[in-house]
Amino acid sequence: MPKSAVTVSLVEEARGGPFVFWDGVEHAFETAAELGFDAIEIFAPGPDDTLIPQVKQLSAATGLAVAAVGTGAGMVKHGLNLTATEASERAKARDFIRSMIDFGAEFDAPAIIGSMQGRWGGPVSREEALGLLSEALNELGAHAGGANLPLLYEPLNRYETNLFTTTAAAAEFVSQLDTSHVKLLADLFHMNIEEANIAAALKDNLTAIGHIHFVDSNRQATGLGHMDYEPIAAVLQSFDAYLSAEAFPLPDSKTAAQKTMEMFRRYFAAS
Ligand code: LER
Ligand code: MN
Repeated sequence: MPKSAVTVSLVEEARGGPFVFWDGVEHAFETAAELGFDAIEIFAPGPDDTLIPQVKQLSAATGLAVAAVGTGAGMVKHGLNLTATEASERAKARDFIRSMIDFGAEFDAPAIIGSMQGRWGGPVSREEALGLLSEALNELGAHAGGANLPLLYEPLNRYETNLFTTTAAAAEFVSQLDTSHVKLLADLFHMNIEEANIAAALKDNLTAIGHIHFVDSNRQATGLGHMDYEPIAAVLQSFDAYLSAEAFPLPDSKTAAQKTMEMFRRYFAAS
């Protein structure tokens, strides 16, 4: 049975992005607890030491877990990615992600590699970029495994990466890594653009998937677009990890969170 989560962004530079809550961790934990979520997914500016005790205290007070932590601030704040042309930039990207894996480990939460994967092009061929991505995932996956956590790798739609855009191709790539600690993050918004059949792609690769971004076709909260959730939910009944709302705060944060919870309960009611 899946568990429910909802995102909060603490990154000012990401304003306008697809995160439900924007008004700090206290507001996110309290509103999510009120609505019945199991966990919060945190998009933080970095491995902020002052955030650690605050999040631990809020988690203990509300009973909500931390579902995952994003690493995209490495891209939006520092312009870093794992397949950059310069070796020194790639090293900084890895250092940033390693520090975010350690930050997440404070809350037993895996880190997500989404936009930090970068893209191939210019002087970096596709083959070279995949070699760099594979090296980075091996090293960072082993680091996450050391904390008994997976590392979540997210295929993105074609406008955001040219490395892996489909679940099957990403699953095949991850299965060839030396580490077994890298799991896929399947984002329904990206899948709606790239997959021929979302439910079939989830079903065929379910054992490789460790986290889902639960969102509608237009990147609004579930129920506010035209996604057909019936077949998706049928596949996900046995999914034992988080469905996390990574969606625009439309028409406002609380309504987006409420809509998500309504759909989560409709399809995944405890029986
Ligand atoms: C980016 O589009 C995305 O879906 C995020 O989860 C990546 O960090
Ligand atoms: Mn996503």
